[in-house]
Amino acid sequence: MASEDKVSRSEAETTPNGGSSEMRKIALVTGITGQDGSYLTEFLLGKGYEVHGLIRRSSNYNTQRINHIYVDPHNVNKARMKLHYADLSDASSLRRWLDVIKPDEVYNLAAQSHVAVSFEIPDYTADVVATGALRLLEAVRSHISDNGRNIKYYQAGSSEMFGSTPPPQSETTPFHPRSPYAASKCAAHWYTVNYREAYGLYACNGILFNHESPRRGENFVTRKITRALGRIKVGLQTKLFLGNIQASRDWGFAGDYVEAMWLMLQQEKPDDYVVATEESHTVEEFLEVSFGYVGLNWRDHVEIDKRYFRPTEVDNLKGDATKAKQVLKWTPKVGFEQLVKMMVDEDLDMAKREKVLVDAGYMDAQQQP
Ligand code: NDP
Ligand code: GDR
Repeated sequence: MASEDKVSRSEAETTPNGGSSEMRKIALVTGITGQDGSYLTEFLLGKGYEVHGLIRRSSNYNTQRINHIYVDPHNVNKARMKLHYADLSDASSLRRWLDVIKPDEVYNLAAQSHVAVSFEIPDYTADVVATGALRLLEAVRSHISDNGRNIKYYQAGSSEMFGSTPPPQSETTPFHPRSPYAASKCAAHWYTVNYREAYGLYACNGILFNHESPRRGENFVTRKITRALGRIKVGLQTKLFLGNIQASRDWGFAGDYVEAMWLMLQQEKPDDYVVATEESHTVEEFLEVSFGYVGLNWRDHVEIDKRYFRPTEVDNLKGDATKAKQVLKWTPKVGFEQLVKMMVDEDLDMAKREKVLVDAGYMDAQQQP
């Protein structure tokens, strides 16, 4: 189904506050088409929420990660996820949808989220990641002030904000950002704190360490590896070019982390929380485990390409999630090896399907779907 068919300017207007389901909680999610947006939406639907997602216009369909949970809005009893066009660079669209949807909770997940790309498009990154968060906070504040109703706000903060400050990193660790993306996330963090202090907004910063899944964007290192590994295993490619494989990250499973976002908004008081597994592994270790799992040696396939090195790197991230464990009672369920295997299994399946198409002459080996 065409993406435009899923997006309506008026559907929320015809079912304000969920139509027949007055008691249902309503969430507004920016970045719903991204990795976290898709898991969070599944999670909230499972809790009985009505979920409204803001999606931006693109020349290609960008709803692949949520197609499986989409229900045609004409099916008013079943359609609990609704999509609307908006953009974090367009303040008027944010305020308008808040007024129409009247959410109980707002999750700001939208971002130009690629660290290396933020060096290429720093101005745009700052506009969406930093000023975009400010636009949304201001829209929430003014909506509350005009309508006298409460909204809880979640800001997607990042371990990248710690940058060069050595691990373990907790809520009290100083930020030292190392990219335009990270500096912009710091600004969004402090905007959120300021709106909480200045206006009494229920606003939380989740400082999430890297989290991955089979839905991870294909140009982040974990997915880049598992995607290439699947194709190498079935004979569709031979080489994988990577940058700094000595960088170390605290990698968790995205499906676990969205629960922590929700938990932050269910507390008595708003606060900021680190969410992490408290284990760190280098990219090289990720290569060892993933290639080893399918009986390959990564050294036979990986080449280092300077193009993927960043002007400034974040060498070592490892979170201290004590506060989230104690206050939110949150713990990660999926460990490092399980995560790697989950991603490899899915990408091996995808590569096998590609191979069938290539062998039948329907797809070029170089062409990825
Ligand atoms: P993704 O890159 O997968 O998704 C980003 C989302 O933001 C997409 O839905 C994208 O839309 C949307 N978006 C981008 N620009 C705009 C814009 N101008 N207006 C509206 N929407 C826009 O990120 P993740 O799901 O991985 O991450 C979610 C959030 O959490 C991001 O803010 C990220 O920076 C942050 N974060 C992520 C971590 C991780 O490890 N995944 C760790 C810590 C923080 P489209 O689909 O059209 O591109
Ligand atoms: P990161 O994730 O920058 O931590 O940001 P990414 O997977 O891009 O990089 C992790 C580490 O791997 C190194 N690396 C490579 N990275 C990419 N993308 N491609 C390569 O070829 C490659 N080779 C080595 C990187 O240099 C880096 O050290 C992610 C994003 O989701 C952010 O939005 C989020 O805020 C942080 O995680 C926490």
